[in-house]
Order: sequence, then structure tokens, then C-alpha cells
Amino acid sequence: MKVTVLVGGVGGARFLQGVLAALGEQGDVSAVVNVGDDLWLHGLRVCPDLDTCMYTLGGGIDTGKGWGRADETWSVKAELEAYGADPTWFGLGDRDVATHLVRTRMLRAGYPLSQVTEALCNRWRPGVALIPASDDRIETHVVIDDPDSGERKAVHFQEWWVRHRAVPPAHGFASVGRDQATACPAALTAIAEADLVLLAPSNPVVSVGTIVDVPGLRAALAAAPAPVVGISPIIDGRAVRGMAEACLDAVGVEVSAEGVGRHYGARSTGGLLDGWLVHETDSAEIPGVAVRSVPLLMTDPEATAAMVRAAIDLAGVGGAGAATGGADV
Ligand code: FO1
Repeated sequence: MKVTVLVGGVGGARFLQGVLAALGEQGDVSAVVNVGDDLWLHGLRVCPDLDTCMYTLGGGIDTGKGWGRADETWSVKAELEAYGADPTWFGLGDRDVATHLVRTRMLRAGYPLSQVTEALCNRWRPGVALIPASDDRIETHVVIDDPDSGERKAVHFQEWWVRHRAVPPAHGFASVGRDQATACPAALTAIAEADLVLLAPSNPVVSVGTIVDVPGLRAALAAAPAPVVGISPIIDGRAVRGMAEACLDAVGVEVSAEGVGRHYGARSTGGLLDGWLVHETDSAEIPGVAVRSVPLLMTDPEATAAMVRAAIDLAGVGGAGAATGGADV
């Protein structure tokens, strides 16, 4: 069964582990990964969501932090600080720097980000085709009131999230570069050829939102022959991790499984969803969308695999009643 998943960072990587566990050998999994968190730092291109997925699935992640490399050292970071080389609020570990050096060298040689990612994955073997939503530079910037000066300005997402810990309220988001960007062709193909498309329980605004806002992506989802099933990142009115609540508040979306599901909307009326999984304690009424309540805490790959199986069942694929004639799981 071909499954294509739209994912962000830490939660998305964990979800992908469950997709692999659910599909086993028959799985053919592609992930369309958010690039809005990416940034240039000390002359290096850093792609946090792609790297978090690559390291997590390749066994190199720092499991405590959920990002960066295991067994990391910080000599380069310390030396940069000694030089007063700003910004110092974003920590690049020594092992992680090697990834950015290889990526930056390939980008400068003219390779698109998707081919760079493929090359890096030759080492890590994540078991999932990691595809950037776009080969072009699109960066999420956040409008905040500067904590020191009070001046209203847009800062890179990472400055809001890492330097300011998402404390200053976000007054809005901008995808810088989006209008000149196009969707990665491999991402469009992965969506068109899927037997099932899943929206991971990633941040609905700065992960799933920024992916579907890439020109061409929303249309590809609308035209996809496969059912599209989303998994709510909000459980009992709370975000399980990350800063989804702050982002949803900023865009005026209710912080609930139903609120996010309605924000995504039904594919039959121009939205994204055919199905929506909410936690067993939640319920949701979303016109045109089949909703099911199941346990949604990704406590381990098996628990996540059960969520994925519920999504497959809700979509009606992978079994005798396969709506799309997809191969058996
Ligand atoms: N998050 C932090 O809170 N502090 C950091 O210094 C930091 C460095 C970092 C370096 C590489 C990388 O891939 C991720 C890093 N992150 C850091 C996490 C990052 O902000 C998040 O993974 C995503 O961008 C949000 O989903």
C-alpha cells in the first residue's frame, strides 16, 4: 500500500514510526515534509523538520530532545559563542554541523533540496522517502511585539520558537518566498500515486498549514484519487506537544479537535479531509468528514501503529472494501 504523509517535525517523525510499524514490509511510505522552519545559519542551510524525520527514522536522533543528533558535542557552538558570532540562541551540535555542511555544499553545487535529502538519506536509510514540500526557499516568519523594544516586527519562526520560547503572542504568520515557490514534483507525485494520504498530528498552522500553502499542494490534495485522513494534534483541548495552541490562537482557530478539523475542512467542499481521527475522549461534527474517536497518544510505535490502522480502516482502503482498489496491507 502506498501511503503519503504530510508531516512537520518531532510529532511528525514519531507518527512516521507508527506508519512504518502499521504497514510493515508491504508499506511504501513517502513523507512530504515542512520546510518552513528551515533557515540559513552561519552560512549553513539547516532543515529542522527534514533532519528530525531523517535522524528519528535512521536511529540517530537525540531521543530526549526530539531533535539533533544523539551523543552530540558542542565544540563548534562554544567556539562560535567565543567569537560572539550571532545568533547564539540556536544550537548547532558538532555531528549535526556535518549534515548542514554536506547539504550546503550540494545546494551550492546546484542540487535541489529533494536530491540533497535523498543523498543524506543514503546514509540514514529512514525507510520512508523524505520529500521536502518544496525545493524552493520558503520560510515561516512570525509577527510579534519585540519583548525588549515593544516594536511590532516579523522574526524567523526559529527566533520566535527557540529564542523567545513562543512566549510573545504571535499576531500572524507569513510564508516568506511562498509566492515564488513551487511544490516539489516528487511531492505532487507521491500525493497523486498514494492509496492513502495522511495528515500527521503536526502543528496545523506552521507544519501542515505551511505544507498545504505551498503553491500546487492544495490542488494536488484536492485531485488525489486516494482518501485523505487527518489525525488531530489537539487532545482534550490541549496540544500534545509543541506550540500548536499559540499558533491556532493567532489564526483564530478554536483549540479543539473539532476546531482544527473544521479549519482543515471537507475535501468535498474545497477543504483537505475525507476522514478525521480524534482522541477517544473527544468528538467532532464536521460536515462532509467521517470522524472517528480512537486513542491518539503516540506513547510508542505500536500505539501509533494502532492510530494508523484506524485511519486505514476509516479510509476504507487496504481491505476487501478498498475504495481505491489499493493493494492489501
Ligand atoms: N530547538 C531548541 O529549542 N533549541 C535549539 O537550540 C535548537 C537547535 C536545533 C538545531 C537543529 C535542528 O534540526 C533543530 C533544532 N531545534 C532547536 C529544534 C527546532 O527548533 C524544532 O525542531 C523545529 O523547528 C520545530 O518543530
